[in-house]
Amino acid sequence: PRDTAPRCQIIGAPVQTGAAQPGCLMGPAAFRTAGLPDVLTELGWHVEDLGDVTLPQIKPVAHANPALKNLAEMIEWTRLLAAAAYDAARTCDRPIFIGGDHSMAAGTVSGVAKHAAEQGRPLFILWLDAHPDLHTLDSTTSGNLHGTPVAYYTGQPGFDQFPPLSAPVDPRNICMMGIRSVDPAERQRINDLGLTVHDMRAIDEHGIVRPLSAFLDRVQAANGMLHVSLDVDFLDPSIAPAVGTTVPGGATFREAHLIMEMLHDSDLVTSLDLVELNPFLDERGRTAKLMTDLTASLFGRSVLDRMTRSYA
Ligand code: 6HN
Ligand code: MN
Ligand code: MN
Ligand code: MN
Repeated sequence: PRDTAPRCQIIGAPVQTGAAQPGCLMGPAAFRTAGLPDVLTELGWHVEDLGDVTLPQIKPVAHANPALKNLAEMIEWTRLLAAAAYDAARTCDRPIFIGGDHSMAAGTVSGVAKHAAEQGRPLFILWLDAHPDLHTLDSTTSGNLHGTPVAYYTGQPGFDQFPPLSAPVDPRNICMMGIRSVDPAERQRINDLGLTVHDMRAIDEHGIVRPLSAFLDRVQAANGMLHVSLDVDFLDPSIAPAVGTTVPGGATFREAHLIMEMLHDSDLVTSLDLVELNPFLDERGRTAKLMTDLTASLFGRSVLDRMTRSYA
């Protein structure tokens, strides 16, 4: 790529302690096996793969909620990934965090939020997921901490053992799409905090173009930075089986690509999470490939480019 090529850093986050089923540990390796770095290079990006962040030995942390699993691990991942995300956001145009279960977003989002605050720009979040991941440590009944990152990075109470937030994300700057599995405590919090939620029923009725355009207009008008967090279970399980929390009725192949194509056209995205890929549950790598192709659409691959390549 040219010297003036936009710069992307890839950071692996082999986090699986937030999910009920093991396997997300292998996510970063599967994304690399699917060719993610090369695909982005072919699209004209300068790509630097920084390898995986690794967790040191840690001591358990006690909590009043007996359901919580691996709290100490999430706290330490949050500390490490927030630091890595802050550095990457300062250094390159668009870091990609390849996971890893969704608990990693506590770190990635809080890290890029610190960078945005230093730039004097608001941070917006596009959360593409079947779930809102809005539990606090007190409200989760499964105890699976991948259900909690949004509550952490928006500064909800009860995360005292976690790294203090330098810049909590304003819940009104969060747009969720694809939501179709919400626990009662999360529903209450969505209403109280004023997040924008386009659930699958709304997408069935209105499609994705109008709600997404409206959100992107807001980001643009505010000169915002935009972090996209893509959970595999946003997609319909029939096209993306490699996830431990499948929910029927997810986004179709074209809905998902169209979102990515619109995000590319907007030129607003400043960071990206690819989360919840569990390669142990995949079928011949198809989910890893689909997630990689979706990322390619976000980084500028268009339908006509695809035709040119396949028929040249
Ligand atoms: N994810 N709401 C459920 C729970 O266990 O708290 C599911 C969480 C899913 C988390 O998809 O990243
Ligand atoms: Mn930056
Ligand atoms: Mn999630
Ligand atoms: Mn999910």
